[in-house]
Amino acid sequence: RSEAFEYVKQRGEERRRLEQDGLFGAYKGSNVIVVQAEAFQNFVVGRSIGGREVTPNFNKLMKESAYFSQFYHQTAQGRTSDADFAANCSLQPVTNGSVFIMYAQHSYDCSPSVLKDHGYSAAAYHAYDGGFWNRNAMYANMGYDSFYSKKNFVVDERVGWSVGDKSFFKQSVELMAKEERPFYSFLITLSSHHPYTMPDSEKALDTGELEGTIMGDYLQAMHYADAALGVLVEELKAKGLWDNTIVVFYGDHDNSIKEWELFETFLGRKLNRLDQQMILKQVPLLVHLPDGAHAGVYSGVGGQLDIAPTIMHLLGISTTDKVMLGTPLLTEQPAQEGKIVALRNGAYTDGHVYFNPSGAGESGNSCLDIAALGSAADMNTCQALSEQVNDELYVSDLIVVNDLVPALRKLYAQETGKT
Ligand code: GP9
Repeated sequence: RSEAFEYVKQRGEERRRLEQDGLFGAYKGSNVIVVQAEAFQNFVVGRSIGGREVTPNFNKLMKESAYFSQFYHQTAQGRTSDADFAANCSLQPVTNGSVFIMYAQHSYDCSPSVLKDHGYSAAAYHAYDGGFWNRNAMYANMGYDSFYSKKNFVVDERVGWSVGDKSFFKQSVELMAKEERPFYSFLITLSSHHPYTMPDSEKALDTGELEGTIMGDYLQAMHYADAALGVLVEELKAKGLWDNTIVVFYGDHDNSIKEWELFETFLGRKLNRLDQQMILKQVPLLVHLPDGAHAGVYSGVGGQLDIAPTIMHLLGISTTDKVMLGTPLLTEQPAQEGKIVALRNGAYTDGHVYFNPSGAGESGNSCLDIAALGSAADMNTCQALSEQVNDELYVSDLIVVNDLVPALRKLYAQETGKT
């Protein structure tokens, strides 16, 4: 317990130092909408096929948002639920199973409850069975006031497992407009779920030689998910919510496509081990601020655990005493020196090296030099970083599995005299 406490305290101190930053509290009181997009990977961003952009709406929104180009998902077997847990609660998922199912009764410092303590209302929106991934139980525990699941949506446009994302967003914004302000809204899309077969009417791309392959279907699904993002922006504008809301959009996890030749066909080049890892693990992150400020491409590394601290930073809510492991990504101060993104399987990157425990690169080394496009990096560099990564994964597990958050809160309060 004291081991976990010292570790968490140190992370809190790192965030406290950033409270001097010019963006800390710059968007105090704004509504917050977080969209977690199903299987939305970074490699499609900015790309075209058959003369059309795959994600035109995302690309347009990028121009007036902070876009994080080296952003990683940190999910394991719990897939969508892991992304949700990492992004909202800033702790690592567990290696086997899903925290949502196995540890739904434990305590956490997740965005909805932290924001509720600061006068926000909080709602989750996902048009599928409320029991899937044990969301009914977990969302109540995370502090949401309401969870709008499939039973709250009219399936007036069927795509894949449920109502299509376009209608899902329209209906969600209707519901959101009635929420008490300021609000926190967490939306999970679904139409771009594996195996990505869209109705013919929604196949708008000419995928050429990829037609009839799972990659061709995936690109069509991404194009649809992107069109839905366009609908969301329009609906928010129409309801007068765009100018007083922080909108965060990120992908949850990879698309499970295993055939690397299909990626090579789409990207038009051979992929080495490093390229493959980057494609597999990177998802996009966009943060659109109410005034459209601080737009640009941010190339510092980040991961889903950083989403909650990033939001709290913009709102000026201190997370020094919160049991969170991430750090704010959108700051005026330069990106945090020495930041490492730890992935659940023990892979990691600091932006200079990428360590892949599950397979060596062409060089026979699992410590890859990013600037040298995947050649072997000095193993000593990785050895030192591996220790830090293992500490993060170990401490996160200690907290999650042993329900340590209440004890850590108490220790913190004792130490700071806030009992
Ligand atoms: C279902 C959706 C899918 O509710 O979240 O989850 P996944 O299969 O991607 O983990």
